[in-house]
Amino acid sequence: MTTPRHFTGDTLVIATHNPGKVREIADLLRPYAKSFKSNIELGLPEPEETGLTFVANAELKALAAAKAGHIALADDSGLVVPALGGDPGIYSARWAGPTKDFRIAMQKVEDGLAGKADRSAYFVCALSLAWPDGHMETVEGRCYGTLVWPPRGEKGFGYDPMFVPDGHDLTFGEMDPAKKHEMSHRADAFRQLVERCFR
Ligand code: ITT
Repeated sequence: MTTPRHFTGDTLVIATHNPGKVREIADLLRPYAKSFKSNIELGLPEPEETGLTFVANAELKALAAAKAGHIALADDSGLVVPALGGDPGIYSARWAGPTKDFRIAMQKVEDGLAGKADRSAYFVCALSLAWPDGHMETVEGRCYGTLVWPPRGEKGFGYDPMFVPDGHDLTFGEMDPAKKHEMSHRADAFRQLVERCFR
């Protein structure tokens, strides 16, 4: 196995257009970079997500931002529902439609689950750190739970209001963000990435 490459820069570009992710990623990596910039501030375009896996899409987004000359971190994540054959999966953002309305996406999930006993689900987060020379370090994290209806809480984003992590009663939407950060799929992926590239 080759030795992982370490992050040595001052500024880390968070290669996303999702303000919820910018907030969570900056919170999780605050000790390891002096400053953060996102695709939104840098005016970088949103690449088309043509990959067929979370890892492929994270790598494609990180590489697109790194090609602009920065060390860039991208997250590709989503909700996997086994009773829906793995949907919405890598299409989690697209289920919310062009207006990015997650009430619509959550309703689609709930409609699909009608009459089904299995309401288990898990979030996946693939993280890819890419350098301008094309080198990449990629990890994947998960968080298992159950889907509830109606949605509850306004603290998170995306599908958080219908997801109760295993061993808890509150949805991610009701939970304090710091608490979500202790157990989320993103936290799991970050623990692995910090171990590989930021220590
Ligand atoms: P970028 O591609 O610009 O990063 P995006 O929102 O399109 O932003 P994805 O393609 O990775 O990101 O889509 C992931 C979707 O999965 C995201 O929009 C959320 O709805 C959902 N998701 C991911 N992590 C989540 C979390 O922690 N809580 C709730 N929903 C989450």
